[in-house]
Amino acid sequence: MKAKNLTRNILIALVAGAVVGMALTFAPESFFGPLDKYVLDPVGQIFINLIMMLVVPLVFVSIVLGTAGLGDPAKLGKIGISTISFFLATTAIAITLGLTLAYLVKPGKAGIFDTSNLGDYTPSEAPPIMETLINIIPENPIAALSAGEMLQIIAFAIFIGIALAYLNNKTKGIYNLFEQANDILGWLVMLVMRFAPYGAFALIASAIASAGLDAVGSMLSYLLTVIAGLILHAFIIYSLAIWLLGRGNPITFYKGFFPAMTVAFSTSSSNAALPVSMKTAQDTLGVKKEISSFVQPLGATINMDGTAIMQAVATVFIAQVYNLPLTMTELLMIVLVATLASVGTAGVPGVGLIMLAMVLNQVGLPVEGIALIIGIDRILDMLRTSLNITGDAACAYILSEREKRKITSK
Ligand code: DAS
Repeated sequence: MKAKNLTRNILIALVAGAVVGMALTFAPESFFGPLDKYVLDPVGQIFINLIMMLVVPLVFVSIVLGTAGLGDPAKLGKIGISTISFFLATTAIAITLGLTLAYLVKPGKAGIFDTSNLGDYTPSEAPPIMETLINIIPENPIAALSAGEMLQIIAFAIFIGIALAYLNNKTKGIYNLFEQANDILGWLVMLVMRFAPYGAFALIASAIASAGLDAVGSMLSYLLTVIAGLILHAFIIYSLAIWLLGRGNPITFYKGFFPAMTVAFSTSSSNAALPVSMKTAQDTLGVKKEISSFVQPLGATINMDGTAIMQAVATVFIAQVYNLPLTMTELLMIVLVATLASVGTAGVPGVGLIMLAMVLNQVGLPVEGIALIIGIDRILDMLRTSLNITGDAACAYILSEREKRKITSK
């Protein structure tokens, strides 16, 4: 199926799902309950499982090939440093943008929240930052692969790729094996994507129906502040980077990458969207395969600008609701912790909320404030995940365009 038709079908499915989801908010629980339990949830979960099934093998194989494909380890070092610098810079900008908007809009002052009856939200433990960074090197790579420990899988794949680059002709057979595995996974991605419209419909209908219109209504100011941050970051920061650093046309970039953004939107998972976002970057945007295969899987795990924006706005929002002013030091702490916190977690649905608990903890804000925003987080998760993968693709596109210009200028 052509990417254009796929996008059209997914968009139609998303709009239809949103309409059905809103209609279902008026349906009695006795009707919506079984429909969600026996139809929407299973269809949505099957779709996510189908693509999550491909993620670990795809990340491993593509980073091995991407690293080996970069060939000269010095070039790998250069691409690696440029990639990490781009990721950290755009994430820090995203958080600053989120903090600024939250101070301007003051979403926490929009409504009078009765914070006394907030249930105590017990977040699942987020990994301490130092531990995350040390544990990037896997003690047991096979265990890492089976547990889906994305950072450890990436680290192991980079080591294999460097070895293949050094051993070159001696390991040609193994390199070809990885290339064939990559072709198989690419074919499976397209097969699974035929199911995307059905999965997208079920996921958005279920998300809107369970959030309920009243929840959305009462959190509108918070929702709109985050959405404003996502839009500004996408159409100002990334567009400027593509235009100034990559000398590309942002409109061409967004038109070409849009199919992958719709998949990230409907799955709320950077990992699940990775197969399509890499294929779209390579086939439609012409990103060099070895750069896409290195930058995008790495970014899906360690670069989440959309999540960082949500965390910045949510932190200020919760501080405002509880009338706890944040000092400049605390604000800088938010920038640092939210930037680092996004390194250690995989791109799966809802991970931003876990990281938010870590950020709130670090600045001494009441973590139960998360209960105020949890109701509509699924919808925001869809939007911020689309931005998360766009930042990865923008980085890959810029590095690829600069690489191409260097080759032509020689
Ligand atoms: N859903 C996460 C992702 O896949 C983002 C988040 O939870 O904030 O990128």
